[in-house]
Amino acid sequence: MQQRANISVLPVPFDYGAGRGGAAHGPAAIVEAGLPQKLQSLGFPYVLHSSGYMPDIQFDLRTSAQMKNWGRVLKMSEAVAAATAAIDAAGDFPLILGGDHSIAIGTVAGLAERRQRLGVLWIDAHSDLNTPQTTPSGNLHGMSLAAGLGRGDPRFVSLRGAAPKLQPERTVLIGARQLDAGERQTIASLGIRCFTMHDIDRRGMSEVMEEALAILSGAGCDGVHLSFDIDSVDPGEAPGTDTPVRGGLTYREAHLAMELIHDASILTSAELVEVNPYLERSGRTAQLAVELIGSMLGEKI
Ligand code: B3U
Ligand code: MN
Ligand code: MN
Repeated sequence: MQQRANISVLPVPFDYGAGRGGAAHGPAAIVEAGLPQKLQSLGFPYVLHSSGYMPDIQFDLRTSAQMKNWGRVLKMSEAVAAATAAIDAAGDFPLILGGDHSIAIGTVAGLAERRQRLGVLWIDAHSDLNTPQTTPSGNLHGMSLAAGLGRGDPRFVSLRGAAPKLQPERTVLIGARQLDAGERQTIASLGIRCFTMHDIDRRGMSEVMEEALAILSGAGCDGVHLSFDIDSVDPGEAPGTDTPVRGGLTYREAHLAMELIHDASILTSAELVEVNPYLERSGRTAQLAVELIGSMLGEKI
């Protein structure tokens, strides 16, 4: 990360963008697994926000087959965007804890308010580039990157004003191994750089990350946001997630990616999403999340 005064940890206890419940308890699990102690031991001043900024979404029943629970996702996104924008404007480093990946609709919108050339590093088994027209599930966590790039329902795409929030030349995907047909088309037509598991297998994580970080460093970004979906990691290491996909990042590859991100000193914000503590008893997925955040912040052996 860049030298910033404070880390501002924003929990987003929300899972209506996913196909099942549980990820709303991700932030609490990550905190219980030792995130505050980790930040302290690394010497970072931090504040841990409460989730009191979240609106009451209990009775918002607006939904459709192509955008399940869209009313709740929209209300959450507006609140998350406002909270993220405020943290960024205050000069703190926003560290957002999901929650399912639909929370990125709000975080990206909030960050884009001050950063019109925001770069994004999207580490994920999926690309989250579906739209209401292409989604196979209707789950909005599979549409969040598309919304940032200006694709999808205008209420999400134009959250808090101008759209698109992101540009394809400042968007880099890493770890992809389950892409839908419409997503492949979008990647090809927009020319988004996508490093799949095949690329990581063939070239190694070190070389892939070097190229990914060089792309963002050379793209004239006025900030770089890391959006880390824990399902990028192999389910053997990270079983507590809604949509596990075999053949993911190894423990070491995931840490190496985070270490190299730290060494590049380009991050201005980060989020870690899709930890679902309901899907495992051991708590190891939340523990891994804490460890990976440590590596992202410069922890080495
Ligand atoms: N691409 C599928 C599956 C999926 C996307 N993101 C997650 N799962 N976590 C979809 O539903 O859009
Ligand atoms: Mn995702
Ligand atoms: Mn995913």
